[in-house]
Amino acid sequence: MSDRLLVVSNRLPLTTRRAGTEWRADLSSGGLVAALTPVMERARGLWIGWPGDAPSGDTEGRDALLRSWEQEHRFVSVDLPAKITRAFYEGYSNNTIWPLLHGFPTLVSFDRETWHAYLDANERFAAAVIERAKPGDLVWIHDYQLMLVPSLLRAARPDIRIGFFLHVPFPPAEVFRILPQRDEVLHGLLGADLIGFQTHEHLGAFRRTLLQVLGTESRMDRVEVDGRIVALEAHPIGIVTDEWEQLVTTDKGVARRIADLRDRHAGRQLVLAVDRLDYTKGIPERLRAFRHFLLTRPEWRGRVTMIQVAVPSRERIPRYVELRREVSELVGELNGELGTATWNPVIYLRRSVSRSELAALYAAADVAWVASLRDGMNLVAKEFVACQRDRAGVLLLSEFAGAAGEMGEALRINPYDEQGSADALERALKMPEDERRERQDALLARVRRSNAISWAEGFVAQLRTAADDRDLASGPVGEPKLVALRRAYRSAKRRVCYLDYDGTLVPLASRPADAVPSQAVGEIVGSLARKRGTTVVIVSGRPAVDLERWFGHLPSVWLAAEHGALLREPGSTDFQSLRPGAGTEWKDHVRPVLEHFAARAPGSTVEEKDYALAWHYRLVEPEFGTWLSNELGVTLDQQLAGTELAVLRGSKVIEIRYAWANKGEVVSHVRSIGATPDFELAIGDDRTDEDMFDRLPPEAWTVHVGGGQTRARYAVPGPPAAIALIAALAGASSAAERAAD
Ligand code: ADQ
Repeated sequence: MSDRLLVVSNRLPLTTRRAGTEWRADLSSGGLVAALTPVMERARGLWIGWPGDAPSGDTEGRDALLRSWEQEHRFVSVDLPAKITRAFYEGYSNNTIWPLLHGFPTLVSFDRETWHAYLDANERFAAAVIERAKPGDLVWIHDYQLMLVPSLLRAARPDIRIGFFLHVPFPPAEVFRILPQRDEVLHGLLGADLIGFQTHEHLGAFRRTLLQVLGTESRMDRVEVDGRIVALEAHPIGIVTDEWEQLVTTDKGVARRIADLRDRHAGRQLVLAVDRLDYTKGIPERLRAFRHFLLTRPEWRGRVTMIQVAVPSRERIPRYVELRREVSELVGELNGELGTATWNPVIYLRRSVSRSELAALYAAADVAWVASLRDGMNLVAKEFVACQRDRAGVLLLSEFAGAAGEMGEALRINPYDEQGSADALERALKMPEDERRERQDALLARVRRSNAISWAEGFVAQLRTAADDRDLASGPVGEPKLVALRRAYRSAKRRVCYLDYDGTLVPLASRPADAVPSQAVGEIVGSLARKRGTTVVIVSGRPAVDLERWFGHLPSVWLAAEHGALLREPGSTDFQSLRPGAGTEWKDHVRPVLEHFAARAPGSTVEEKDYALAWHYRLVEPEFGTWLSNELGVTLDQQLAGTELAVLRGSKVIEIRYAWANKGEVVSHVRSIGATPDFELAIGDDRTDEDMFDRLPPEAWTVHVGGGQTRARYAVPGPPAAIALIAALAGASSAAERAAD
């Protein structure tokens, strides 16, 4: 098995240019290149991406150069025809997905044509990977331009390991669901073995979106899709801290620039802002807040200067052209209004600055001001901290940047709040040195620790684990060998059998009232329960009356009704609550919601149990029923958040009950009484039964009924096979029993 790392990103980190008659390529010095180089080298990696627009005319020389880069530097160029590049990159990627993911729904453009280009481009990236990947390779896909690549790869190459990292935020479900291609994009991502986000907030939003849009439930760290586990992780990106620190401590050119900046601005404090010219960065908002600061605190005029560095970006998109004009106007007005012959409030550099120029600015500044309205992480915040080192400037950080989650010692601001931002700026400018130092020390330690190198290594390590787990989880689950099962049963002295009811002992019926056990099933369960040393536990979501009616007459059976909210011990005639004293007043609040949904969906019904309420929709038109059940699930999740109640999505049913009332608790309760059994069997068909399987020891005989994902050791195809298995045990007698009989 190969174990190389293939990085896939929209842009290859190189630019081509013509030097005289020759073509040259320059490697970009971005943070991602520096972060990935060490792991790429160790893993003999390839970098796959688009090399930028091809010039018209002589493309032969450029093509030859790009081919040589593939041979020598393992940079693979993906060829995108000019006619799809714009629609893919400026169209769907930056005019649809970018504003959507940053939570600006009014800026999202909806256009079928750009969607097709996005699909086409994603197919081309996937094809480049498919052509080169060897079995076992790790493929790491980056960012929002390539969200369909994971599933395209999964379909074609199930033999590789696929990771995806989203550098930008994930929006609330209410925003994401406006996207016409929401299902396609989510399914695209779910092709991965691991999906990484910058923060837990983004991860949480993704999980809620899966539930709301696809009706797919997930756990904090994973989601099951088509019998496969997709790992989910918050994995915040860092910077290559050493590189920045070295620039400011050992580079003579940088030292000269720092001295020059301090000299020229002597007697004034410097406030630094560094961004791409993008509406998500809050540039106009910050300029307005700075104006407000100078207008309301005239004593600061002449004593503080803001340097705004903004590199133009995506200039073929009208919103960006508009922003560029708006920023220029605001700077012009502010300088015109408040500047003097010897002082300008704002120095505006509308261009990209070199890394050494940037390092000098970071090091010379007294305050850095990050005003993002929404930002995946924001590396500027971290770069500033690294370059300040022991100088201890103050960081003003928008609470809407991912970085805010990690950089608690910064002064948090709401960039929409002009007055609050101005107050924070004043606090920063006046902050005593010991407080600044304390904050900076903590921030610097953290920026050093969670740096870009450990970020990249951590992601790759996580991807290996996720892919291993996926293979384990989807390994074939076979039927138990009846001979071995009977032998284990016979040789045991104390046996416990946990049997689910619906879907296990009887087939699922459209109306629960129709699912009555046949006489044969009654007899088989009865004879198992009568065997010496065998305890039978019927564990069901059914109300107590049903279990009582069908199994109440049997000796030595436990009956667990309502998923374990109510228990009847062997020999007793009463059901007891698993948690005495649990109230039921909540039902008065939840019942009207269910009744409202029942009224909207003909054929659906509300079922009332002692400790639970359920909405059944098996008879509702399937598509409408599924859609409505998602709506109901999300509504109830919100209504019940922070209570002891849980919303359970079963097979064509939404049930509300206490979180403690689950089949796993039943297993724990039965196991806590008496000696530890030497034979345990659990059989069940739906996800509520997985709680039983989880709670039993690994050597227990756990059997899933039907297809699909399970954590059980074995699976049988349907209720008849489950009953045959129980019958085999009911017929098995140990030597001791035979002697006694
Ligand atoms: P960006 O939106 O580009 O990145 P950011 O993280 O702030 O945002 O900046 C990336 C890099 O660009 C930084 O290393 C910075 O030094 C550089 N840069 C910014 N302005 C510059 C300028 N005027 N001149 C020169 N260099 C400049 C996306 C997401 C972010 C996420 C990153 C990384 O939008 O939220 O932090 O990816 O995952």
